[in-house]
Amino acid sequence: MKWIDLRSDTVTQPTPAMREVMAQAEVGDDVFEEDPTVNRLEAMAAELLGKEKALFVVSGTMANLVSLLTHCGRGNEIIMGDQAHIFLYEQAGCAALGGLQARTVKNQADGSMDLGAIEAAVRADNVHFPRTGLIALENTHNRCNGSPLNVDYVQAVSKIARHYKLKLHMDGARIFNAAAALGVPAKDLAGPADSVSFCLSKGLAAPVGSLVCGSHEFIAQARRNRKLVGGGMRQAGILAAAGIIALTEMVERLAEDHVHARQLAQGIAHIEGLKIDLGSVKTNIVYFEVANSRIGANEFSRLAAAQGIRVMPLGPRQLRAVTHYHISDADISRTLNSFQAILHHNKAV
Ligand code: TLP
Repeated sequence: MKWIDLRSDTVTQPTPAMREVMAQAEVGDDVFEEDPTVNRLEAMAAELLGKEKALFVVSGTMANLVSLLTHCGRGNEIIMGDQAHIFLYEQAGCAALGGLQARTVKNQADGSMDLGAIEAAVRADNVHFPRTGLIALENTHNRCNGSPLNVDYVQAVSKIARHYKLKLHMDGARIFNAAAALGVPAKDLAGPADSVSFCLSKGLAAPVGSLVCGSHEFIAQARRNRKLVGGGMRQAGILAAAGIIALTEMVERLAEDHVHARQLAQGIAHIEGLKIDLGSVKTNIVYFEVANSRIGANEFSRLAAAQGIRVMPLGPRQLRAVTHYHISDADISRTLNSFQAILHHNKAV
């Protein structure tokens, strides 16, 4: 029986085309900036995001860390959402390694932060206060239903950043999902930000890697910070080759994942004992709850796994399912049938 793994789009495996180009990749020492395949990937990424330069890094976590270290100095404060991946899931790397303090602003269900609340969080110039250095956005917003932030909103935040002479970073781990959902080029979403990071290893199915994009000057310093955190790679062209396929062959198809997420959400809405806000599903991430049942999220995911389906429990009742390259129409039907059966056997008494 085939596993249907909906825990994350990070579980995607490299495509046959990726494996082929990886085997044949032309490589060099990337710390000397001599790997032609890495250089090609970085040029493509910069062009796609409308920035001067890009830097290939190991992961989304490293992309964010290097960006924050590059924009800010020790003791600076960073304004970010209270549901931001940087805040929740990155080991407080910016504090541990950069001496940076997170100032959280409440994230709304659509991943945005209220503009007034952002402005109110900017520190005044006072000897008691840390200096605010940066505002960080996340697009799409993982914990906020995979919601895309639109161009108007990003521009509005950028206006605040400019006004207070702050930098704006976008954790665009899934920026191409945002672009597909909104029907705009990714560079329009990236345009107002000083730096943007995005991942090759999620919905785009590459095995490893993320890119940081920004100005010449920013990337030169980010390159030093990548070395600082041990991220200088050598013949990384083998990985970059898969990244080039990710950008040329895998971006267009992301819309299919959104259709599957929608199908899954609609099916879940019809299952008694599961609860979902259908309007919240805009990209490839589906959050739902087990309600009116004898079981909670952990037990639900255990029972689903027993039927070959993996979902991620994220709270006592909340679960996450993420659609991706390996998930088909048939997989969505099988998943819904299994969910239905699990709930049927575990009705509330
Ligand atoms: N997210 C992973 C887990 O860490 C939760 C997932 O399965 O969704 N920014 C965002 C918005 C992310 O969702 C992630 C990964 C990252 C950064 C970090 O990327 P990696 O895992 O490459 O370090």
